[in-house]
Amino acid sequence: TKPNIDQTAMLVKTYACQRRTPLKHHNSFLTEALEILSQNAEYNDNEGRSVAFRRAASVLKALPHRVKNMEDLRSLPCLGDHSQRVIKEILEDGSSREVESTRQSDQFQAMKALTGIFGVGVRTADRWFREGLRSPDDLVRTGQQLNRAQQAGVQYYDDLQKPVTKAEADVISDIVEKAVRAVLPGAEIRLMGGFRRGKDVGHDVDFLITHPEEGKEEGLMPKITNWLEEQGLLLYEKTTRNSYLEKMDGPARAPNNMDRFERCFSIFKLQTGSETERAVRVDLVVSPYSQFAFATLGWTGSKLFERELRRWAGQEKHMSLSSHALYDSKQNLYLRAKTEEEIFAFLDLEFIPPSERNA
Ligand code: 8DG
Ligand code: MN
Ligand code: MN
Repeated sequence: TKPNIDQTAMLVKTYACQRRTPLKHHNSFLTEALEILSQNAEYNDNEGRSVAFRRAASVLKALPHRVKNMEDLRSLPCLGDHSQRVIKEILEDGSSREVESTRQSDQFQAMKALTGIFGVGVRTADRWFREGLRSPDDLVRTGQQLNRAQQAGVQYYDDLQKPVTKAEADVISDIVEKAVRAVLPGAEIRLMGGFRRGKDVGHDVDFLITHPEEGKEEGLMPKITNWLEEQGLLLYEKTTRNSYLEKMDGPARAPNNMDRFERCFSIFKLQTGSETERAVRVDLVVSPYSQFAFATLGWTGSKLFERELRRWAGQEKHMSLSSHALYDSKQNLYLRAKTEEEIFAFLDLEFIPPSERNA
């Protein structure tokens, strides 16, 4: 027999990494509202609140039905009082006053516009907001000091605001493959991030690169960017060297989603017609072969899914997970893995395929 709604709710697990979260779900009218409040909390430097709203939204994304009344929410995890109040108002009145006034607020709109600039984080955007600046144009008009990334961010603002389509991501994939093959035959390239999870648009295109012979991948990034540069395909790039050392970055280090791979944050020039082109954000990451499974898991996302995986590992399994390794604090050893499936198994989690990690 078909489980009723309450039984379905009881099956919803607490951690997002224990659940299947498809890309398309039944409760966007609620999750979009909760995510506005999450984003606003982030703009106000309130991480706890931001994550709480995001977790609440994520639970609703995993439901196999549309929420119709508050009864449907009984026995669901992660729904705090505030989230429930917002949901109740939307179910009863069609919208939430708090969400709508946040959406319309000067601060929210300015922070969205300013943090939407490549190279600008919440801190910087908040400082500018308090100085009365509201948009990229305001930065130019008032002659703000910008670093190289921010200059590119302002210069290509309009292009970078436009979603990248899967078709564009495929063209970029071909270019990246050509570049990597030219400088290191035998290298493996994987499309990561939202596109690996099945999204049909993204804010950028993410790639992970490795080579089966460990060591061959060292210093690969400058070779790739030189090749791209020579072809006139790069509008901006900033490469950071690999700085991971197991001894120092392992168990002792606080879990953090920033990893230490050789990486490049870039802006590609993409030909879109015979006389038209656009700027596209591209992230390139190089991983040693022995860390490839961890890097793959770490760069697939979603951001909340990653966060929940690390929280699960630490709180439930006394392990420390990063994009480099999995460390077992009880046995005092690193758990080696060649595939994502093995990592889920070490963590005692059912394997969740990328298309269902849209938490
Ligand atoms: P989008 O681009 O379509 O908007 O979505 P996305 O692909 O999911 O987001 P993203 O911002 O491009 O991030 C892709 C994944 O990469 C995400 O799960 C988080 C991960 N990621 C970063 N930066 C870092 C980092 O410094 N270290 C690690 N391990 N992962 C990172 O974005
Ligand atoms: Mn992405
Ligand atoms: Mn990215």
